[in-house]
This record gives sequence, C-alpha cells and structure tokens, in this order.
Amino acid sequence: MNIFVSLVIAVLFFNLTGCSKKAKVIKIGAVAAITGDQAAIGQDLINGVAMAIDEANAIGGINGVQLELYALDDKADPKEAVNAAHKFAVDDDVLAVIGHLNSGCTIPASAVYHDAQLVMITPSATNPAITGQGFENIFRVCVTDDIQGGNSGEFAVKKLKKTRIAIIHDKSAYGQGLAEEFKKSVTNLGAQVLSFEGITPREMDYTAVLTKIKGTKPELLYFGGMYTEGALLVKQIKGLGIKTIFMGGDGLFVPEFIKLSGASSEGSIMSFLALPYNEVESAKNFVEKFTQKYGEIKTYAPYAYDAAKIVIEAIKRAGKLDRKIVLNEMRNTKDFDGITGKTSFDEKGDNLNKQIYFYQVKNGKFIWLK
Ligand code: ABU
Repeated sequence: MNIFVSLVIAVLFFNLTGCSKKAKVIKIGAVAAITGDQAAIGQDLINGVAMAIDEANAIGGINGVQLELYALDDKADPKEAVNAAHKFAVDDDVLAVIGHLNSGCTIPASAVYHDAQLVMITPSATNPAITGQGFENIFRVCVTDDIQGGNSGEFAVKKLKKTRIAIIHDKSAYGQGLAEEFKKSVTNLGAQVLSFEGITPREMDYTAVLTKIKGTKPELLYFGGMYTEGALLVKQIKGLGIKTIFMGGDGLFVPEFIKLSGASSEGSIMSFLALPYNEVESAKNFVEKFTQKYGEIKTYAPYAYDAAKIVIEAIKRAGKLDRKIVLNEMRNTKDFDGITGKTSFDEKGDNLNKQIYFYQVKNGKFIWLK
C-alpha cells in the first residue's frame, strides 16, 4: 500500500470516529421486558434489533466500524426503564436506543434520553404522549393509540354493528389510553358505553368485574391491555357464560394470547398495525431468515428490525460518531423502505405511515379481516 492510500484510509477513519476519540465499536441500545410476563414479545423486539445489527456487521459495519448490541431488561417496570436509560446515556459509545416495549416505560425514560441528546425510537409503544412532549430525539415506527382506538371504535360500531359496549382496561399508559380513545370513538358514533372499568394486571381472578358486566348484557367487550390479562379475561368470560364479542388492540396480537387461552380466544377480534407478515412480498425474506434464527415472530420484531435499520442508515449518513449529528440525520429520514412499509417522520417523530388492520382468531390462528 503506498503512502497516499494509507493517508486516505487514515483520514476516512479519523473523520468517521471524530477528532477526539477512536471508537472501536458503535453500540446500539435495545431495551424491553426480557423477563416477566411480557418476555415473549420483549425478546422478540430485541431479536429484531439483533438481526439488523448482524446484517450490518456482515457487510463491514459502518465504514469498517462494527456495531454492538447493548441489550437491557426493563422488566416492563418504569423504574427499571429509567435505570436502563441512565446506563445507555452515560455510555458515549451508545449512539441510539431501540425501545422501550411499553408506553409506561417509554414515557419516563424518554426524558433521560432527551437530557443526553440520545436518539430513542420505539417499535411498539403506542401511547401518543410519548411523542407529544416536544422531545426532538424521540421517534416511533408504530401507529399511535388515538388512531388505533379511533379506528377500532369505528370497526365495532360501523362494521360489527355493536352498540351496547363494555370497556375494561389495565390502568396502564397503553391500556387505559387505548380504552379511552375507543370509548371516545364509539360514543361519538352513538353507541352506549355500559361500563368503563380498570383491572390490576397480574391478578388471577377477574370474575367480580366480569360478573358485574354480565348483568349489563354487552354485545361487545373491549379490553385495553396486554395478552396475559387478555387471555385470562377471555377464559373467565367463557367460564361465566357471557355472550359477547371480545375485542382489543395490538397488545392481544401475540401468539401467546391464543396459546394461554386456548379455545376461549376463538372469535376474538384485535387491531394490529401491519398486514400478515408472510403475505407481504417485501417481508418474506425477513420472515424466513428470522424464523430460522429465532423461531416464530411474536409481534414487534419486524418493527424493531426496521427501527434498527433506520438508525443504522442515520449513523452512516452522519459520518461522525456524534449523537447530535445522528439525531439530525434521524429527522432527515425520508421514505425509508422497510419491511413494515415506508417510514418518514412528522415533526413530533411519529411515523407518517398510519395503517390499522383487524384480525379475528379462527381455528387457533389470527386471520386478517380483509
Ligand atoms: N402497543 C402495545 C404494547 C406496548 C405499549 O404501548 O405499552
């Protein structure tokens, strides 16, 4: 190698890594509930990020610098989430964080990322307040609950023709927020909301509240919450002989909802943000590779994969290992063509691509209601 070529390589490396430090690695944070009752979808999210990082490293990383996955477990607990955010914030090699899984974790953690000028992009947390705080470093690829709840209300009243509706939520930022948006929507469309009740997650017996609801004879029972409580509710609804349609949001669109509730989940309806992954041409390759490596896709792995790829592209464009420059480049993301569709961000950091689809459990599978 002659002296000129050596100099060019040295200048390129110096430029990428910044003047003051020579990072040997770029760390990408990934954070979700990896243990506890939401571990299945938390690990799914981490796996999506891992796959994007492995693919980038296989083609040389970013200008020769390898990427490293830095995964943390927030246990779906807001305090753990803030602790995790501080760990990412103080590590200068971390240039972006993919997560958190839960809205209730993402909201408090986002303030820590904001103070550190660290990009955070959530693949799954859907509460509108996350991007409503005016934090320029916060992004999301999934659709928000005002849209999900509003569309679900229209679906319940206009398509399913149900006008006597009971609502339960899990008192979380996600579950309660979604239930409130659903309530607003069905009320505006003239339906009667017979009850609006909060339950405490991780309890084993919800028959007291369900017995009260049974007396009001709802045609549809909407649940704002996650699949573990959803599975228990639908089993106890069947056990009590309540004749109603059970409906919910993306928190139910998890294979474990069906596995935990068995035949009781038959007929349940839920909204989700994407078409069936194996029916989307652009996602087929991802589905095959992911399934071979990690097993079935639970829910958010494709969103986490796209989020990680958006971040990797932004770091490439930034050309320097500098959080502020990466943040600017994230905002310049335009029509990123991912497996969940095209992503561009609005001024709040939300995805301009806002689709909602409805599914029903039939013969133990989620079937898209075209
Ligand atoms: N979007 C459902 C699960 C995550 C959350 O928003 O809490």
